[in-house]
Amino acid sequence: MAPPKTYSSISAFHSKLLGAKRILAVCGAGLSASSGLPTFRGKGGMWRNHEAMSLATLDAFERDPGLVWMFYGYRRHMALTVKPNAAHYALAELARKVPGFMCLTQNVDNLHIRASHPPSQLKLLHGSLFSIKCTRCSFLQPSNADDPFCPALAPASLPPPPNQPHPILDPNTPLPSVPAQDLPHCPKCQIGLQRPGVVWFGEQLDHQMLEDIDKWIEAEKVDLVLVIGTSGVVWPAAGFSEQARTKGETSVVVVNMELEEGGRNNRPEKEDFGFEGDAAVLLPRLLEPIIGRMVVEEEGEVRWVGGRS
Ligand code: BJW
Repeated sequence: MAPPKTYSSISAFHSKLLGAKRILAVCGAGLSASSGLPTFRGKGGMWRNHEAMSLATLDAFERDPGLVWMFYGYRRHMALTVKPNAAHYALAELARKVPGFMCLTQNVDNLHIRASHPPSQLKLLHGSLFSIKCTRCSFLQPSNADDPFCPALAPASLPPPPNQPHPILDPNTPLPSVPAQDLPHCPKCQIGLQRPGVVWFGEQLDHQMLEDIDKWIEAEKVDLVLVIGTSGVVWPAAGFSEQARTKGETSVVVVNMELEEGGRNNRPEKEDFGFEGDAAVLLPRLLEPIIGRMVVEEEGEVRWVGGRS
């Protein structure tokens, strides 16, 4: 049986949005794509001649910590170089306007935070590129934006020649091999190697955070779930919209560059919506009745005009 069609009428969506008291967003790499950061799967999912997914694992780190750190060193550098886009700002403004809004993001690039998203309405499901953890004693440095992270990772932080890709992305340019002793060790136990404070496959997400999310979803009916720029294949993130549905009538709204009819982990139901395109373009339009229109001042400051008071 063909899956039911999703609505793509912005005005029908706006009526839903204006009546919504509790809104949940589940975000993925597509949200940051128009800022210039690659996604994990599909186009852009390669780093040099490695699949990005194959480097985002504990196995890869244990095998070659220098290579994996170079990958993360480059991603830290890029995340610091790019800017939040209109979708990050739109979600941050939605949080200020709607106290019952919670944003769950799989992104580790800190762009939500740089867009001033209120911290109490943001959960970093997969950690952050800018937190650093000890592989031995788990000592956590919550915020470290050193670029390069250490001298051995300097090649990952070089500015690329004008209008050219970063030289580190060219698999024909040899990558200096970085031995573990040249990578930073834990300032607390002095023995363990430090690693990025992100969640790799097979690792547990923060237990307290998961409990808080569960409590938030279970507390009351969730009126609207926004599923933004994610392939929806990674758990537990992929399960939150279905969990929200169990609380009553919930509309799920998918915003994605490539909308799949009946998307993998979102079985459209009659009150659901799907909008195909760039989240940075679509999200500000979709949320406009509440957040108003974004104005970027000359110094790059963002302010909002109109919207719900
Ligand atoms: C645009 C766009 C534009 C592009 N605008 N859109 C239940 C069943 C089966 C398996 C499991 C299960 N529960 C747990 C598991 C195991 C595993 C899992 O999910 N496996 C599946 C693959 C089957 N999960 C885990 O291991 C998690 N841990 C856990 O659950 O612990 C308990 C447990 C363990 C083992 C078994 C059972 C229980 C941990 C998951 C950690 C994921 N980590 C990574 C790396 C983080 C660090 C880093 O960044 O390097 O997180 S993997 C990678 O995938 C990253 C992402 O956050 C995550 C999701 O990817 P995302 O964001 O969706 O990106 P893409 O690239 O996939 O999609 C981009 C989308 O954007 C596309 O749809 C584009 O079309 C779209 N797009 N441009 C709008 N401009």
